[in-house]
Amino acid sequence: MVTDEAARARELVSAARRLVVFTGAGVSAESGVPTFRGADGLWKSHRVEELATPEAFARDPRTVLEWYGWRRGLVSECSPNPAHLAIARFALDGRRRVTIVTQNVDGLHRRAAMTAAAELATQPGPAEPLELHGALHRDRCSGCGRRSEAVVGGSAVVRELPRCPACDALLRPDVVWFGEMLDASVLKRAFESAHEADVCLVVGTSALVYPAASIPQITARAGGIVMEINVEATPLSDVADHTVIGAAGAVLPIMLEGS
Ligand code: BJW
Ligand code: ZN
Repeated sequence: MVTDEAARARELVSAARRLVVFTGAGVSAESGVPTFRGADGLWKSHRVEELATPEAFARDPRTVLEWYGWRRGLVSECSPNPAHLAIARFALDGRRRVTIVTQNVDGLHRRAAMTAAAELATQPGPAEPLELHGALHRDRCSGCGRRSEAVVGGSAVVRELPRCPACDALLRPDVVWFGEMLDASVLKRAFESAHEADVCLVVGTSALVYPAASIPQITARAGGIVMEINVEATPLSDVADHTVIGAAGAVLPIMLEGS
């Protein structure tokens, strides 16, 4: 029973003083955002090397921008689900230090933080995630690195390639593609939080993509507990102390609310 396992896991969570909640695409699946590697995942119908690498952008920026425009349109129709909201409320209740670290670029943790903060009449700060792979709603200049709100959105055909007003280089989505470095300061803060955590909750990720997938390993090596919530077993399940099989939106409200 999902509820029995989630209730047992809740006792461990309640006792923790410092936690990392490390999330992947599965936490947004119930909001309608497609995952990457599942049966209906984006990489089943789209070739990663033609869309999510710097080489693909250099070769065919229009195709890459149109694909990201389609994804921006899709995410703009989605809302945070009970899993995002349970995580945000948990981070804001002030009973322990929680760091939310996400691989997702969809902005739903950030939006859940705003909702939960408004409910509690507080600031969203403690529930704002470290976004390891960037943010879909932003562009970044491929020349000077300047960040801006996304220009290309929706499913429109890209007629004129967007250019930086400062240096005229092409604008690209502010996300991390394969073969690119993650933001060093964001990664450092995520690794430090993982090292200090009593518990690392790993939610809805296949835990295949590095360096992000090191995060639960860092907690485990430092003596903390790794607890996984996923609809199926993953490569992490062998090293996790506890795996709760179930949908994040069903498990997390039971596990986190009131703990
Ligand atoms: C549910 C659910 C529900 C569903 N409830 N659960 C070491 C070894 C081998 C390779 C490497 C290595 N170190 C680095 C590499 C290379 C590469 C890598 O890791 N490759 C592996 C795939 C083998 N890493 C990189 O290239 C990284 N950069 C880097 O290492 O730089 C250093 C360097 C640079 C240059 C030279 C040398 C060194 C960058 C990785 C960037 C990843 N980018 C993407 C795209 C982001 C932008 C975009 O969105 O378009 O990030 S790829 C994609 O995968 C995305 C995700 O954040 C990431 C992780 O996916 P995630 O979140 O786990 O999703 P899924 O779909 O895989 O899993 C979903 C899960 O949810 C499943 O388990 C479901 O069961 C579950 N689920 N419904 C609960 N309701
Ligand atoms: Zn520029």
